[in-house]
Amino acid sequence: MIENFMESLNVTIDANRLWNLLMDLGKIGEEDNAGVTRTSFDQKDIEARKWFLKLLEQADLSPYMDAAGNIFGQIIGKNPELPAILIGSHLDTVNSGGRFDGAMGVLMGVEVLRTLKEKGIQPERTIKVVSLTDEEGARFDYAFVGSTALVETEGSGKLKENLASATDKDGISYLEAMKQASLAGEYFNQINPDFIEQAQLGKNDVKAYLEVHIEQGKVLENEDLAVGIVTGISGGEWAEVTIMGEAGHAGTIGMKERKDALTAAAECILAIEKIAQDSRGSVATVGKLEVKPGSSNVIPGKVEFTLDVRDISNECRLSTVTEIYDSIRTIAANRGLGCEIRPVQSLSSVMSSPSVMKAVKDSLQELQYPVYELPSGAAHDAMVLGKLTDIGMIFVRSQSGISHHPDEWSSFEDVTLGCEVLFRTTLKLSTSGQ
Ligand code: HGY
Ligand code: MN
Ligand code: MN
Repeated sequence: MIENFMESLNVTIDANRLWNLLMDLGKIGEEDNAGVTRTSFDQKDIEARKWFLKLLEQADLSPYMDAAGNIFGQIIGKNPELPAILIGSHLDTVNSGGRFDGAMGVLMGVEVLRTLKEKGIQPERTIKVVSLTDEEGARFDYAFVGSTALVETEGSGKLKENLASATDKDGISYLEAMKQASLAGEYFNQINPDFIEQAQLGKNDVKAYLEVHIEQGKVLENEDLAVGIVTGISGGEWAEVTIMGEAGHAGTIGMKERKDALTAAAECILAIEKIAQDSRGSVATVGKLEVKPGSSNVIPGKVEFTLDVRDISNECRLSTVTEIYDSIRTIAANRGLGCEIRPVQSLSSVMSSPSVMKAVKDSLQELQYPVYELPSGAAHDAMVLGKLTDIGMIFVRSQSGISHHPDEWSSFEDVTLGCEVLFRTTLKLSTSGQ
């Protein structure tokens, strides 16, 4: 069906231009295994930012960077005093990630603006594209920095505190990395973590935030559909857990005398799995674990692991998290070990705005493409921006549902349709009064 559909599709955007940019960007940070690594403010992230700024300059989209390192391009509307439409996503990746997660949504925003310019269409409202700083949190285990800076209202105190305390594997703090990045040349000198509140937007600045993203699951593929409308995004809870035991000689200390932090952590991890399995719909993951001192002939004295819990229902997420925390404390106490749980980040689930969903739906119907709605299990900048403005997301089918992986892929046809839907949705939303 899709082949025939694509042949008859009257595409406004320049699909080849978009695809070529996506493939070019995928070369920045590309590794031998064909995975891509661009983590926040590392060398490759800076290179991608420079590439992106040049693209915005060449496309005459008046780029600028804010105090949080978010990069904007724009077309000023006929009524610049009206709240703008913001289209965005992120250019950073996980370690050995793919070419599409984040990058596709940002480049589609550029394509929409370029198409408007070329067609001589000046929208009613200003339309901006934004590349948001650090959605993934891969380097500092602290995510959504750019979007949080746009919405945090109470003097950005919490964000600043977290930027000071989050460190990468080499002990460099987020704050230091940002200060270093501010020396990277033109535009970068706007980065200013000490005054990150300058990046804040008000409710009158933005009418709606739109994000196109790969689905990162198999729902659309199973439905044989290229795109879908996102109904809402699951909330998430992120924490770090330390189990404190006692290191000792692997040959001399009897099994009953041990305070093995790793066997305790193993029991905790299995309990986490069981609690999530028995919950109504939560998913829980331990994705990172560090054993200290980390020798084959030493009983582990200390283990640190991460915890990631998601649920579309805020109530269920919080009850799953409470149960997990209680269980970790009980397991450690029963074994005579200490434990510390440090909550890192907490984001409520967010529902898409009915008016944005309607604009996406109308665009699909214009194109005579089936309308299909689905929730997002993955987190996105849109869930943070939902605290500020109406949000909406369009998902593009992921091949075999693979993501955060070098094999992450979406076809040229699916990407084309996703961008065409974004173009039409943006035009509808940018019309004054709608
Ligand atoms: O973790 C997430 O869901 C997102 O990919 N950053
Ligand atoms: Mn991701
Ligand atoms: Mn993403």
